[in-house]
Amino acid sequence: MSRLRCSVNVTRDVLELVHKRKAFAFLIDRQPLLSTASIWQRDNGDSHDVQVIAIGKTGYGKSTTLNQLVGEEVFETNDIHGCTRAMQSAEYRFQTAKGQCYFSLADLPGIGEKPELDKQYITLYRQAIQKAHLVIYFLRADQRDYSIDLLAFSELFKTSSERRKVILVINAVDKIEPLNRCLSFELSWEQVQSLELKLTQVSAKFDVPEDRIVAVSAIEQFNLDKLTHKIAEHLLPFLQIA
Ligand SMILES: Nc1nc2c(ncn2[C@@H]2O[C@H](COP(=O)(O)OP(=O)(O)O)[C@@H](O)[C@H]2O)c(=O)[nH]1
Ligand SMILES: [Mg+2]
Repeated sequence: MSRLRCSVNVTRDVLELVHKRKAFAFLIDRQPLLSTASIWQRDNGDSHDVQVIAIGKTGYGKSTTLNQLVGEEVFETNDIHGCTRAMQSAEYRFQTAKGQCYFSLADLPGIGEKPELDKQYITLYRQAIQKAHLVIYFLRADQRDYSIDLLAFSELFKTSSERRKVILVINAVDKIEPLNRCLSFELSWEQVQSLELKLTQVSAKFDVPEDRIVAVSAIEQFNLDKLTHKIAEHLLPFLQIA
């Protein structure tokens, strides 16, 4: 079985992340709770990290959303072919004197390209889920058929402890029907109705409560602070005062 490896795209201080997006301020003066931290081997010794991973089908906007969240182009994006073939991460160093600890945000290769790759990826995903404190599972608002997503979801989240780690993100709400022709981005009343219906349907299909689903538009920067607050809510139990 292939071992989980992660290539680190950038390493920064958490304060640099907070400077880009204030909603990450929950990371200031904190450090990972050592008893629950995930341990990664680095060149200069082990690190105790708090780990968030993003998974979902290719083209759903995982890399774009993560880039917008962290305020820089860390992950490669592509509109025709998915291009993330290995786990990649952005690492933010906690300010603590007690050894190395990072807040790590990782982008995983997307499923739905080729069945033979999917098998390999599902194995990788399962290993990554074991190490993650939070899994952001991506869907797209302009998608009607979620059968591949549901199949992968049920393969990946079998136990209740795995399911407790997930939040669903419905990306690209700017594309929800009926399409809005306004130049500036604003959801029309009709789009808000479609979105509410979609949230109810997704919640029922995936058996995930609505308060763990966030609808965003990475391109329009819509609800990205809401997503960051949701991330904070999930991670705070795994952090302690530094
Ligand atoms: N309309 C719209 N397009 C998006 C949004 N987010 C990403 N995209 C586009 O979807 C395509 C795939 O995005 P990417 O981040 O590479 O998807 P990934 O394969 O899931 O990492 C790119 O062309 C993005 O510009 C969004 O919120 N709205
Ligand atoms: Mg990608």
